[in-house]
Amino acid sequence: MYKIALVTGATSGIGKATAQILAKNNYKIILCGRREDRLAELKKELSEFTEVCTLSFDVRDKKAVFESINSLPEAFSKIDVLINNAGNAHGLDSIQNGDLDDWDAMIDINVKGLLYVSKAIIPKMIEQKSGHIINIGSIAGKEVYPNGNVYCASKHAVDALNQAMRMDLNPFGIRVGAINPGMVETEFSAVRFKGDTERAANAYKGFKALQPEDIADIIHFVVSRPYHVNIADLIVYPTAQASATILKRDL
Ligand code: NDP
Ligand code: 8X3
Repeated sequence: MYKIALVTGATSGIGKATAQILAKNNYKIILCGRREDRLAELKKELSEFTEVCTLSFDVRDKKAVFESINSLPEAFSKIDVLINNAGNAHGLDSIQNGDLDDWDAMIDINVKGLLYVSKAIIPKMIEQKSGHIINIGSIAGKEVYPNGNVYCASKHAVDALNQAMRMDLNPFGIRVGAINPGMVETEFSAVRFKGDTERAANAYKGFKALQPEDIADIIHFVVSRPYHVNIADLIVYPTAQASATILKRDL
């Protein structure tokens, strides 16, 4: 029996790896992201294993979020699992030097985008009296680090929303939990450093960073627990990392 999972930010990194593992484990997949070429390519790859549908929208555009999700064909309309993963850091600057557009992007995508997508899907889960929401937070949602200011604030908001959703959706039997990774080698740093590939690559030098598949494996574990088990909050580091600011390179 297939379940249905909607994955935001499925065109890259953690979201893509999550779509790949769920597609091979009896999930029909709704892939979301802005880059349509990547959505089409991943749909082709995963269609070998399952039924796949793509939705291209910017999570900042609330009209597009609701129109896209409400346009899902009947076969994909009963969403069992929502992976709220779309997000990025934009810049790594002190509060006094921060760029207002970067601040807007992080709050609008990581916080408001997650809220819009959730709001579009939660009523369907309430009607079904079942569902599972996985919020991808970060160690930056548990701790703050120098120059992380607004990104950390956006992920602290995800942490608060994860707790709040679990409380508010408790009467309806909906599972809610967060996974908070430390450093994962994805396009995250290329986005944070605005295409400065050398600076991005340096972020992962000298230690073995988590790979997107490591987080995807954990997401698969979390969603495949018996329904009475809700894994509420996980922090996952690479072994070389001990906190947001303690990282052992060149072991
Ligand atoms: P990537 O940059 O590889 O992936 C980000 C994904 O988010 C892409 O698929 C991108 O798709 C999507 N996305 C970004 N902006 C928007 C938008 N405005 N509308 C719709 N989709 C958007 O990074 P990761 O895989 O690392 O990041 C995934 C999540 O994991 C994020 O929430 C991030 O904060 C979190 N995280 C990452 C860590 C890391 O070290 N990498 C550690 C802890 C948490 P597209 O551009 O096609 O729209
Ligand atoms: C991504 C991890 O430490 O760069 O959320 O903030 S970190």
